[in-house]
Amino acid sequence: MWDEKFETMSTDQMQAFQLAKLKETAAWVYERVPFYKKKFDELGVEPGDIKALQDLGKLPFTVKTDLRDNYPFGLCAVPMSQLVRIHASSGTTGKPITGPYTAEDLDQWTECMARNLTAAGVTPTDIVQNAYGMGLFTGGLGFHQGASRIGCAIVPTGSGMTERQITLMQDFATTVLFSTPSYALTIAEKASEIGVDIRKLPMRVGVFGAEPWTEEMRREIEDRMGIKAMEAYGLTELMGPGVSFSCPAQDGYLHINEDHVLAEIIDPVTEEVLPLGAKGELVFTAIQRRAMPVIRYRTRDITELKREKCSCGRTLLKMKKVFGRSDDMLIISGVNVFPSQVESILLEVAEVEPQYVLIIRKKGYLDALSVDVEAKPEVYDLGEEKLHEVEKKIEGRIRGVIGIGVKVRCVPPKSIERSEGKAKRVFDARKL
Ligand code: DLL
Repeated sequence: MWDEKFETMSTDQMQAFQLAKLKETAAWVYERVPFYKKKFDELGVEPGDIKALQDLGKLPFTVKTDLRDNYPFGLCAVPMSQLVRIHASSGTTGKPITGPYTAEDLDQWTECMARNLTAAGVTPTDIVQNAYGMGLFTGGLGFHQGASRIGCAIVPTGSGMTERQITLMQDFATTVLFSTPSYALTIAEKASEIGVDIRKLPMRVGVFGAEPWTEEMRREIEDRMGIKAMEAYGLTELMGPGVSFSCPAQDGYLHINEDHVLAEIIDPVTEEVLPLGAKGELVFTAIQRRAMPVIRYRTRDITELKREKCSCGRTLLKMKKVFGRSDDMLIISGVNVFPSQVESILLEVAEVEPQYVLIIRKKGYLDALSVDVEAKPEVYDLGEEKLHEVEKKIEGRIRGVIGIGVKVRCVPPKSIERSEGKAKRVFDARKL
């Protein structure tokens, strides 16, 4: 473990620590950020009203549009002179979101990443190839800092130039890969295309994140690359990667760095706080940051929380692997569907590749979903009849497991665009 004191702290001690930090942070933003003062005042709540952790529920939520409306530094709680780094997430529409850090914020983020990487099994003797996007995206530098603190030899390739990634893996005898899961697949596929057996390289661990991926996808990557696939979760608004991380238990849960962020699960419609174990929207409060701590930030990520002493020895609160984002949730014939549910099914079908896109179309007054998935080359070569049989098989499984009718199309090998960062797998043709 990187920081045994916090990673194995008793719940009582942790909660006492969290309460002290929450009080400090509430006062910090109330006194320094007019946006929060106004929001607190509107609800008639003051930082002094926080007497127990449960009082967190009295504080206002913050949503993505609040960050956009206050772009770039409206929610900053320190003068610009105290900032040492500013990241930003590109955002698909409109203005980006800024992630400013003080020197202390940056140091804490680095510590969170060092915990994450240590739990993944990364050590000072590793040669790590960092294929996350380098730059404004928090992935590249976040992983870089964590690995630096551990003392690894870092190869900062950034994402892209996939053939060169493979050459460097061979030449430098890389032992650890950092990338999105979808880019890991792209690398594995390219390796086999150019005749490199990636399973035989010295690489033994990958630390993947930044996009939803299922347990089935995790096993697929482990299998194709001959490595252990570990996970990082996080978002620009909180710090970047390092908010939560997988551990050797590999039980489909991630430990939350809860001495830095308080997690809640809410019903996304009623905003009611749900008990441990209930599935809903993840809400985070940053309790140690100083440049731009967010209060009750609605992530739109859907998961559930669990508190238990893990077999890895950590006591840190656990969150289940993210099911998906509420924005990506599809409502097909009245049934809520996450792309990850379709992914789980596709990955169990031997005739297709883990390369797919979901397309939502309008069918009369209703929405219809179609799934394009690449057939394996040897299956594609068998011709239309075989492809039709595979399509029907997948449609049947989706109907059986998710309960919706979809149209599945087996498309030619390599016809779906490969990802070098966050994969785009859902296309909304209703808006065309
Ligand atoms: O993606 C930070 C990050 C970089 C995390 C590298 C892990 C590794 P953003 O670009 O702000 O930050 O996107 C944040 O990505 O709200 C989730 O919807 C999604 N996401 C991040 N990690 C995971 C994960 C980075 N492990 C948004 N599983 C989040 C599922 C994830 N979704």
